[in-house]
Amino acid sequence: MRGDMANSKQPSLFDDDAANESVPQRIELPDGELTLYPHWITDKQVAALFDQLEQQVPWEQSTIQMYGRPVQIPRLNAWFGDEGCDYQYSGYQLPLHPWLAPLTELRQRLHQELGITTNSVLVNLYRNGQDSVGWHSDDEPELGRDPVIASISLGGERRFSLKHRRHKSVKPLHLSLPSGSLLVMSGQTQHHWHHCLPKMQSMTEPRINLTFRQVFPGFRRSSK
Ligand SMILES: O=C(O)CCC(=O)C(=O)O
Repeated sequence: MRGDMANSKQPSLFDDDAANESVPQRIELPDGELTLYPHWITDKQVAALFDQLEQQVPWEQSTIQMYGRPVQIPRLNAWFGDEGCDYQYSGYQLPLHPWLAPLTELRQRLHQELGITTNSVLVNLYRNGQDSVGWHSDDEPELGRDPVIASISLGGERRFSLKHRRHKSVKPLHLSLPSGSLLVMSGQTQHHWHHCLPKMQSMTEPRINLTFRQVFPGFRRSSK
């Protein structure tokens, strides 16, 4: 019955009764701004989200250029966004996919609860502790001047490290990102800090990470 179908409300991932209680923790970072919401998504919501993303995302293992040579990245990833929100890193242009329902819900929550506007998201799947991402900054030209990166972690708890790009005397920072957490990197963080997710030999649990971003189409001036 078409009419009934059209009127029935799609169940939301965030309809359950559990309150999303997460007290923000401001993390001191010279030349940068970091806020961690340790339990932004409840365990029940994480379980549903993880399953949906694992099944629905068209995962690919991208090949990037490193020191002029093609290298397969040690993780799977996919890029979603509004039309025209193209994104490339390390010489590789990720195919742009249309939004999936769970990603749209998270995007809306970020906007409604925290006022964070985004038009795209990079989704990474770390299959186990052998998968990782090396030192880098999210400072591609199309991300604009002071990018706000909203990073959501689901699944295996992993270490996330930051090191100052110029001042060796500034101590590196190591955070543990629990499942369901949201880490917001803002201000000048991407200008002054590199971050990475190191391998973790003992980890067998998979992890999905989502970094919501705002892309300014046509802003790419040079290729990194
Ligand atoms: O998985 C993470 O926590 C970090 C991901 C990341 O650095 C990136 O996608 O640029």
